Amino acid sequence: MAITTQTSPELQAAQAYVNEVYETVKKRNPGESEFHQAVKEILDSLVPVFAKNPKYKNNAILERIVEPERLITFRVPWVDDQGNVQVNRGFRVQFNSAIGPYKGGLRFHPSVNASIIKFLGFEQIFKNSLTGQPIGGGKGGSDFDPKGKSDNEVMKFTQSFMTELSKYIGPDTDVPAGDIGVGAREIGYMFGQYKRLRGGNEAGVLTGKGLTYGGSLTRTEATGYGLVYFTDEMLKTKGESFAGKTVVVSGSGNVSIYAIEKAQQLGAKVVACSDSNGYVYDKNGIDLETVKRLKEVERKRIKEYVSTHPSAEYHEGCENIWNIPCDIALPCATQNEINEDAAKTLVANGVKFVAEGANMPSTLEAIEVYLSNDVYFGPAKAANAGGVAVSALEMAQNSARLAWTFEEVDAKLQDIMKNIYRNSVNAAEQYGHAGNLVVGSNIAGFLKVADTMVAHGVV
Ligand code: NDP
Ligand code: 2IT
Repeated sequence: MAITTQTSPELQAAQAYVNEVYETVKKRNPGESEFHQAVKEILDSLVPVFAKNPKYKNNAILERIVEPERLITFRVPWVDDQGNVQVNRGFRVQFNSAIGPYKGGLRFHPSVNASIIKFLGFEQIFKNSLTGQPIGGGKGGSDFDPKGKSDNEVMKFTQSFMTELSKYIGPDTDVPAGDIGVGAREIGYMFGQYKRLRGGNEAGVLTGKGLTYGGSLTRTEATGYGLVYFTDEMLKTKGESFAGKTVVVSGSGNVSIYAIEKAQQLGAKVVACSDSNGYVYDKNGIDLETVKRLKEVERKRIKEYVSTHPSAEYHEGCENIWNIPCDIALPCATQNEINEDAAKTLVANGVKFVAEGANMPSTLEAIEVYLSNDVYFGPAKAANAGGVAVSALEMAQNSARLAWTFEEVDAKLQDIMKNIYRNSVNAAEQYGHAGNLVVGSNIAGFLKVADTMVAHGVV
């Protein structure tokens, strides 16, 4: 792939070394295609680092960083509303604790398996490092499907899930949060069960909490807002802004909703959003209040949007959202939602900026299409780091037993996103790939963790 092209003997030797590590990862983790994909992207980006700095190879940093410190899987039995016993599988990967407690969300979706959790946990190491906050990498979740479940069933499931998970987490060891299928309701039930089991109020054990029990203002908005702040920096570099731009945002969940909100505040016209069934195109611009009502309150399908907005069109099948011409594409739904063909269509229709709100929404082939067609690309680890960054600010507020205002947290978030952008741009330049934010963010995220691992010795 075109993430890095090797021209000198040092670079070729480094490429051969990372290829060897990659082959070992494939052998040790058979069939885990998402995990392989995430590792491949990082390893190829790091070739220039290994060509320059032998200490990382000498300390086997790569061999260690691709191996989770711990992967926990567990049975989650619960009783549904009909009285039937259901069994799901729970996961927590504690991937890397070099720079701080394991930190990362929990995903409840039927597609969850070890590969998905490991790809997410692996990416989280580098993303969390980029935030500048003291947080290591972790992720977890379950193949439980919250869709169509009653509140009571969601509570029963989450209580059973937390009963087991509580043995492995804590404010200074591992701090979960939300992700797909895990929002305020699920975090509330999990916090309640954790508190009951522990017999004390350890506020910092989860983030994304409600505001009445230790949550941080701006956490709900943080990933979407942060994505738009990051994209705004990309736009400024090219002498552009959001004002008047046509934007397509996939998904209609937490990340999408607040990406749409901030993009609209900055003057963009967001013409489409989606869910896993299909997408809505509204040539007048998406009416966000309707999306919030449908998704945050009523938990309905995005299809319902057209019943109150007759000028809008609904199309079955979420993948075709990328056929809509736009200046800026913000994929905010799920992994691998933009493949090579979708990326080519975006390019043919004139897209100039792609920034990732979801984790790994572009395939490796799609990334290659962006990079070779002058599309300025903001990769997930950098562009969507605002959510976990504000989670770390939530932990800080919990430790200090105080609460900052919305404006204070939002100002810190803006600073963090600007720093991530600047550090990624600088690392790309320093390692000979100016303008390539994939290489830049992966290297910038890696170096802090790698240097810490060297400092800690072989552990
Ligand atoms: P939500 O559960 O709030 O929303 C997810 C959205 O994506 C929904 O619209 C959902 O549609 C859609 N979606 C989920 N799975 C699929 C699928 N297989 N195909 C098509 N659409 C799908 O999750 P979030 O908004 O929190 O997360 C979205 C993405 O952002 C994920 O990749 C997540 O890892 C990432 N992310 C989240 C952060 C956060 O703070 N929440 C932080 C950083 C990244 P439907 O309702 O039909 O399932
Ligand atoms: O992918 C992510 O960064 C998240 N789901 C947020 C994790 C967190 O701990 O806030």
